Amino acid sequence: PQPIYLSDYRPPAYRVTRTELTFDLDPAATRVKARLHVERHPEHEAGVPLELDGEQLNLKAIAIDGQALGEDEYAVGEAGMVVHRVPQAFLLDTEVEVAPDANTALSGLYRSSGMYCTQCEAEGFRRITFYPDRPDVMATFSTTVIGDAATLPVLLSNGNPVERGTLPGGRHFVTWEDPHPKPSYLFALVAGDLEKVEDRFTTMSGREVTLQIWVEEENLDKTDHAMASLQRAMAWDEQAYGREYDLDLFMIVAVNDFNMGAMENKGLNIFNSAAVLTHPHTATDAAFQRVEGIVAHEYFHNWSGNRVTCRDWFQLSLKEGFTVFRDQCFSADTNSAPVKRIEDVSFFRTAQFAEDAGPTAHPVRPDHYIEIGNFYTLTIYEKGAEIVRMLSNLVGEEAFRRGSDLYFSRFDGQAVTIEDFVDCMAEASGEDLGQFLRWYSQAGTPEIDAHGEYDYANAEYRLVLRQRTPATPGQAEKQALHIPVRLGLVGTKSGRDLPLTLDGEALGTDAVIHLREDEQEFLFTEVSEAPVPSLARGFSAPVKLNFPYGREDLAFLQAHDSDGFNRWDAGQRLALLALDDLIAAHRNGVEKVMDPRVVEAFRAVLAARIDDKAVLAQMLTLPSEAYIAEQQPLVDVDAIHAARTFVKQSLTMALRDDFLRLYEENRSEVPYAPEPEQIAARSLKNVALSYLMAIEDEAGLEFAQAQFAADHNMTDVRHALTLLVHGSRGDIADPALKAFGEKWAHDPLVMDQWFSLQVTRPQADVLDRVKFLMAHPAFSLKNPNRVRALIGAFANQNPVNFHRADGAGYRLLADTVIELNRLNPEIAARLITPLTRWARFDEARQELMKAELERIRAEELSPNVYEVVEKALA
Ligand code: DPP
Ligand code: ZN
Repeated sequence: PQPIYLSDYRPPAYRVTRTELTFDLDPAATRVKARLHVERHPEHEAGVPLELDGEQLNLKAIAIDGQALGEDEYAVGEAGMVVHRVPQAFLLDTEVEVAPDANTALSGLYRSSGMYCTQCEAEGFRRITFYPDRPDVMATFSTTVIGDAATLPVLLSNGNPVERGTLPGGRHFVTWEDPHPKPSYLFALVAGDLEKVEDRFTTMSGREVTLQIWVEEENLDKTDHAMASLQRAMAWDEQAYGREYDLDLFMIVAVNDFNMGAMENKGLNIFNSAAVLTHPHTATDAAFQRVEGIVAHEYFHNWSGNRVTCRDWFQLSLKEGFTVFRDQCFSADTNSAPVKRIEDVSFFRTAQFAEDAGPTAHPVRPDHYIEIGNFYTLTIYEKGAEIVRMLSNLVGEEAFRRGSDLYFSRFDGQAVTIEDFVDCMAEASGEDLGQFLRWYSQAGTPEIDAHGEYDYANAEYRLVLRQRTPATPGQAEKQALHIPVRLGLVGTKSGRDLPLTLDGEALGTDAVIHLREDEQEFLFTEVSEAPVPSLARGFSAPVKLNFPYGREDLAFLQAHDSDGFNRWDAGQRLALLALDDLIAAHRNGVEKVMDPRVVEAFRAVLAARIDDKAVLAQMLTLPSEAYIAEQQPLVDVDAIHAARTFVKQSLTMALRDDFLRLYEENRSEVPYAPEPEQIAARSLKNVALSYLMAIEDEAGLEFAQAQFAADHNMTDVRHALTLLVHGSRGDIADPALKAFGEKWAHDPLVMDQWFSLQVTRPQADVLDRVKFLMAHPAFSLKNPNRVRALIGAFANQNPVNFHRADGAGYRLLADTVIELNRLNPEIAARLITPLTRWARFDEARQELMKAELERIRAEELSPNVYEVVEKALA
């Protein structure tokens, strides 16, 4: 397979202004008739051949303006067709046959639990009909869906239903009309035996919109939260961005087999059932929050993605980065804002930093790819969102809003680029964003080395910042970025933020300085006492910021920083320093000794009476093994696990009474609700329980057992069961696990949790359990959620076992990738990720990991898997 380059972009020679589709549904032989209204672009000369994408299509008929084409007038290949000569404007009619049941890749038209559905982003529409399948071709669509009336009573597509009727042979049809021009990747069709929940929303201009969530009948009781989230999101987008919904009907459909989380098809969002269904007894608080965020995300795409879309797939972050930023702000407004930021940044610094440091590192706007399906990444989504957040902070909230208004009005109905977006922000604010644009083209995580000096005699603080971005594949040389650093100077005597004066200008006590050079010095004057700097507050830029903090400095910041995010981060940094020592001790076979300063810092946090319980829970949570690994020059999974376990146990022994108290104080019998206060209390209680279970003392075991048995809500049940299963008391854990598995055998989304919590068990026997569970009747390699819950969780969340010294964990993953490469290339390619990180491990493991990558490479590979494996072995 050959790469595609951004620099090769050319506008399409022909555009389609209107697309009329008729689907005659059949599991093995669905007929798709397409009538395209095509025009040559005025810039292109007469005689340019018409090129259409098309994969795995069985062409039955083709005609132009009603005249069937002769065989010498067109040519069909593996990737599409060429019609040699066409008029300036014409009607193209084609008819093809496709096989939904044979479609295990879940791209294009396929069947899931008997229901027909589609996934067209990025390039699935070409598996449905011959088409210029690129986002800069936008057409209005009319879609007629024909199916068996008894088994497929519900027939859906984009827009509004305009006609329905019955047909001979027990069949019926519905015709849908979507008046908004859209690219093919936003097309959707659903047909099945579904039930709906309906509600309404009145838009800011007073229009009534009907909202529907379509599910299988047994899931009707799991839609309340998604519906409420949708209504909140619609109101939020009006208030925060002035964006109103533009059709009379908005539909969400839950599908069991789905590669991604969800898809923003115009008026007909299709969701992975895991991203929409919730019930207190089946979904955890985290799942409730995830559903809220994803429902909002897909809804927000109606403007940032659909009304204004991407010119080409290199611009993917134009819609994704912006929309993730929008959903993050929405969730922050709806829940605990500081905790939302802490959670997002924790995840970002663990997973995106690792991506940026590995062989698949790429810029937020890549300049080439082999398979765009491989670029739905943390870099495009989350780093893209961090860039938009920086923009918003740089230009200020008001200018950002003016800029986004300008963007939506100027480009409505168009397919545009990242420059178009940034230009609007520059225009609205008057800022020069030229250097800032480098964030989009330069891969890798910038590091800032900072140091500072206080001059007592002159009352000055000199801060020096030096930036560098490590080389990434294909980008050896890096240029200086424009990095906004939000900071404060916290007085060591007063414990308060000191007034900031820079170059004679008073900046208040919390300010943003702009690092644009490789190295820059900032001299703060009138600094009345020695400060500890609090840098990159709120994670003001997606960088690694190194400052030579002593442990006392960190304990001080943890107690006094006015920025909640940096208070939390100071505690994390302090814990990481102690963990470093313990990792070294473990490796050297030296006795581990707990740093008393960490214990004291925890004691101080507990004594500080922080009233946001969700924040307190975060402050009491140690960095994850994955994040600790991210900080190490070479990852030693066993030492990390041992060190972190030791810290947890030491803290429990020192602070057991506090954890007991927290547990008792935050128990509650009130009926479950996914509300911020309840979620916060549960998280605090469950953090306390984790500590108590770290030493598996009587109280901890009793609480965990009782919490499991009380069966109050899935958050508590799952947490208790996980702690029991990850502990040493099989006599208690096994019966609980068995009971849970039997109780929920009918609910695949709960069984996913049952799989995950078993395969993340750190004990050495877990690989056999993984293999055993792969043969469980509830498991199937054909379902992406099952694969993620079992194989994905094992490979990504069980470092000590995945990285077993004998390589058995690697082998299992490679075997699975090889099988999935044939069934579902997109999922297969994503599953390889942990193997691509081989360079982070010792030599013996490196060899084992590379050998498995070589074994995969020897197969006949899909472009998806090929691209990832080639990069990993380059
Ligand atoms: N465009 C989709 C989303 O991120 C991808 N599945 O919402
Ligand atoms: Zn998205």
